[in-house]
Amino acid sequence: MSKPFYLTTPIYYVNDRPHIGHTYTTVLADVIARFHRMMGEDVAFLTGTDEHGQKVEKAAAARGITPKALADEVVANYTELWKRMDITHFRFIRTTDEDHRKVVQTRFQQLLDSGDIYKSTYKGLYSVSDEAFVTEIQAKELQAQGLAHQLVELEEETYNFRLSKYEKPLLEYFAAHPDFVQPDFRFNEVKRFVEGGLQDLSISRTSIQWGISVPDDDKHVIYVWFDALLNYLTGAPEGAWPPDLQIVGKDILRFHAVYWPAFLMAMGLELPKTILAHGWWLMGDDKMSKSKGNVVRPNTLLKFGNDALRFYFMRDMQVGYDRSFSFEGFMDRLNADLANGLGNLAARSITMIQKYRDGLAPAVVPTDELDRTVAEQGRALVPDFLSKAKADDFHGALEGLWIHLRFLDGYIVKAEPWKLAKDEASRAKLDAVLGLLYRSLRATSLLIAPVMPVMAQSLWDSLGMPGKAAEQSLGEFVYDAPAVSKVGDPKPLFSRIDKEAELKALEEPSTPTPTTAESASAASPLDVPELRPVIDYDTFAQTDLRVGQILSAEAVPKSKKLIKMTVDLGFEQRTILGGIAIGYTPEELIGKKVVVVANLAPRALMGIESHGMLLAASDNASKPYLIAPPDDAKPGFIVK
Ligand code: ME8
Repeated sequence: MSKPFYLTTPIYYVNDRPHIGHTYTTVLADVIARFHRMMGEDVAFLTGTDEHGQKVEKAAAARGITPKALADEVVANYTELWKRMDITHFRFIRTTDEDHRKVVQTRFQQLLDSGDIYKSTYKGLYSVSDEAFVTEIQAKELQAQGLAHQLVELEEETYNFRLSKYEKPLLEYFAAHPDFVQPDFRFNEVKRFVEGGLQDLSISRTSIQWGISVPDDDKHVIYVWFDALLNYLTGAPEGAWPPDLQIVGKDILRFHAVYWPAFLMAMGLELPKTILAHGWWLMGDDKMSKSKGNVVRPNTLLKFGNDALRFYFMRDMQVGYDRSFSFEGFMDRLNADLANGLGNLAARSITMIQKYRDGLAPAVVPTDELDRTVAEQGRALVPDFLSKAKADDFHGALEGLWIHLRFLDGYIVKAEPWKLAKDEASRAKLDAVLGLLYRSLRATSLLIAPVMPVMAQSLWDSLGMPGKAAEQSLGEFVYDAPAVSKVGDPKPLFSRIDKEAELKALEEPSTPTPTTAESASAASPLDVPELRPVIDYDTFAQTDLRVGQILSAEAVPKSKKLIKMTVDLGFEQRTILGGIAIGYTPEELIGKKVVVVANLAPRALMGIESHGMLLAASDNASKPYLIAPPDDAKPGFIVK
């Protein structure tokens, strides 16, 4: 059997649930996997989680649970999401898997035996967030960025990997394999880094417990990156080595394009064919990341459909470059390209084929210059798309396809088929118009299949095509093939998003809205911002907290979140508004004892003045839970 196309994503840390950055990488890999299957290849697509190391150890300690318990929780989030998004990996690898531990220890031993790993003492500054010792220059950079708190001084007995030995072999390999890293400008960065000189790399830690231990020396844990990178080896199916394509974000390119190939050279294994580094999704100018508290979760966008999110990712992000995310841009793209663009064109075309040709798309004989232009563009659709998609440029491939779809809109306007239908003399022209629309839509339904599998199938079905769109061979597709059966009724492909309403919903005073998959999983790790700066006691003591009792409660008209309450504070009654309708009905609030911030300046919400605030607990993903004083605490009691 021929070697499968072996494709990988990074394995994600389990210190946080997936955000759209992780989702993007995985969708990109899935689109490429589906594309290669439609090109007739056998595909092995691997993804998973990176579960060892200090980051995860610390995140678990902060939650008061074991690292494995945290990993299990987060893995459930990932696997649920990939299932919901129909990601077609063959294995979800976890670095805590037993077969992986064996591979890591065996390979470590191999390099110890060959002398590529040796023991020594290391002293230096260590970056907790990068899980790596840093050079003096890197330390200064971090300090300049105000990230000095991430550095700790460490002195350890350590095992080192002889990275310096591979400086020259790596540069030679780079020169002989111009496609090893994509895009080119990233490859140049990697080359410059290696040309700057490589020092041996510390690849064990005694300061951490959570990890795979060094064989026969278990006070040492194997460095998390050595452990993590080897997942690609553990997960490789029989006969699939080497990886054909390894997709990573630009943040971890150095690990993949320098350390990883050096490890493989030392192990005597073939190197991956291509490492593809994509850019970041940004919020404004900032990288989206949990520590910055600016992440967008995929569930927020998936309410518009899996296909829609996949399309947005592929259409808007040019692989290799950064891209700012905006909710408005997201909705504009979907409305323009899916609701108005493809959806509208398909519905109109199919309806006309039903109405004027009883459902059967006619044969095409171009009758004028415009017909010939459309036919030429149509015939070029598949080859153009394939050449871009083969280079993993789905942004460009979809752009080209949509240019043609927009051209077809103009073609309909010019040809005015509804007028042609009234005149028997225009029969050949109407045949050409309907036949070309049909052919281009049929090609489109296949080309979009790797990106939007559900929409592609729906369009394929309504064009009266038998079987599964995803099982067709893109390489053998014939644009001009005659229609084999009648079109079906057009199915709406994508409903227009009411942008104003969605934006308004976002602007409402925010009490977190639990979304389906997130609220269902009470086991989700915490989604909370970092701790605020320290304050002294006097600052805290200025807050006057009192026990109150809710006397009456009613929903605030036109607000999904606010409830208006009358609260007894013992010495007076107050009107207080709370954004708690997601967690409580007005009826169940009446009689409840609550903690009130009693000296807060009054504030108007939806035109009603609120005198104080109720304390509630939540993370960004859960409903609010009101803090309840014990039953026998009386209204007016001080809380301190
Ligand atoms: O680095 N935009 O895991 P990780 C686009 N465990 N992609 C993003 C992104 C953003 N804003 N943020 C994250 C690790 N990503 C290691 C990898 S591999 C042997 C070990 C994506 O959870 C992108 O692919 O921090 C990035 O490389 C990856 O998530 C980092 O995930």
